[in-house]
Amino acid sequence: MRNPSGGSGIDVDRLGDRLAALAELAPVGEFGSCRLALTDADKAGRDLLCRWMEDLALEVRIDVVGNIVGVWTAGATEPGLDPVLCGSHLDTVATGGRYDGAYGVVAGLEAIETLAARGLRTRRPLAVAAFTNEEGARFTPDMMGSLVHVGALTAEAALAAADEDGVTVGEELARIGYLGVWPAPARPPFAFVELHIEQGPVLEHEDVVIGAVTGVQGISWQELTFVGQSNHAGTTPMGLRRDPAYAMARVATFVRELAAELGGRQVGTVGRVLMHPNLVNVVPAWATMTVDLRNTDADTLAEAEGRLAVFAAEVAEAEHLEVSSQSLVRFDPVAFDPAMVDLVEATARRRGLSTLRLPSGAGHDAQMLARVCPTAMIFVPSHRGLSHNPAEHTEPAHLAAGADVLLDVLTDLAGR
Ligand code: HGY
Ligand code: MN
Ligand code: MN
Repeated sequence: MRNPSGGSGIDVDRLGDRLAALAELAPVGEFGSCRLALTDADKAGRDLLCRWMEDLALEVRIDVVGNIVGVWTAGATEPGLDPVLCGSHLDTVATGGRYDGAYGVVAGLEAIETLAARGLRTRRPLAVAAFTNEEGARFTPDMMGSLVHVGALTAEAALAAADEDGVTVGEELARIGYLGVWPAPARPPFAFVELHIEQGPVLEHEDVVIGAVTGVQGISWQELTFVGQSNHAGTTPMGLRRDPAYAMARVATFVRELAAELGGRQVGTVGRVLMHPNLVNVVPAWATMTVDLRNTDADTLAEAEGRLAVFAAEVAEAEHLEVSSQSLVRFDPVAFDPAMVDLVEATARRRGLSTLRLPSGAGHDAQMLARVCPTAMIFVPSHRGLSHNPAEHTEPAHLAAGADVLLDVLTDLAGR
């Protein structure tokens, strides 16, 4: 299909075929995929990416935490200059769609393949990255690979991170053959551009094709644990219970009410709950719950965290429970370089595409790269705002438009 965004753009069928090939390595439902970080499915995706990179004669670099960077040195007239980096991640949540992460990586390959096919070169090298464990669904923190890449997390700390079975990142990287030797932190690229699906409803609702992302909201992940007294469900009077499930339920309701009260862009999610012994006729001994709080405003996010801590302590005291909390992830809001946001917006408009400026509700590797170089994100619409869901969908015309804008932005930056 000729590129519907006009102009001689990328090959959207080839891009779609690669996204399908990745999703079908570990399908979930008709369109989704489960490639949890460092599993065999993630390895299969990594292997496929490396093969595509080698086919494009990119120099493939695997670093000490398994970040994959393919550098198109042959495409540069001045190959010694710092590259313009694009990319995203290949790992997914357990019920992932086929676009989250993979789209930004495959579109980066598409940009290089399109330029190479036309015999075009750029002053600076172009490079494409697939960062390790962006999702944080198996190992925390999320955005782990890009954090190490920019020097905000040591490789040692990342390699020691363990999943709920006690298996470490280092053990899994060695097992799947992606414990690389390229050092971290890496030398910062000249600039970084991440193309990604919006994963929310705004662009579709506003009937806009390209999002010029202004930044990423702050993220707070914590795990609360309530310890009570396991007892018989039938013989224990209600007034004598020390029931951690009750506290967990009260906190889950509080998270929803707090987000509503704070309003604005405040969101709160209880995504994972564990209880022990988790049996129908036993008052639980303990309950753990994760709480994901996010806001574009740093002060309001801190207020939400403080209010949650007070409420959890009050509920625990009233129910005679012990309560503890562990911070899993904490990132302040990030604002992207205004000149880079302007570049995305102007480039999309030059292609006659509608644009809108908006912050990202989801976390992204770009929020880490923004610490070391001028960084931009390009969004395309998510149908019905769905993501982290196998039904995640983006129209081919929008996939093509986003990849064309990426191609143009990369070409512009690589000429500087
Ligand atoms: O949680 C996030 O926002 C990202 O998908 N890791
Ligand atoms: Mn993502
Ligand atoms: Mn995601």
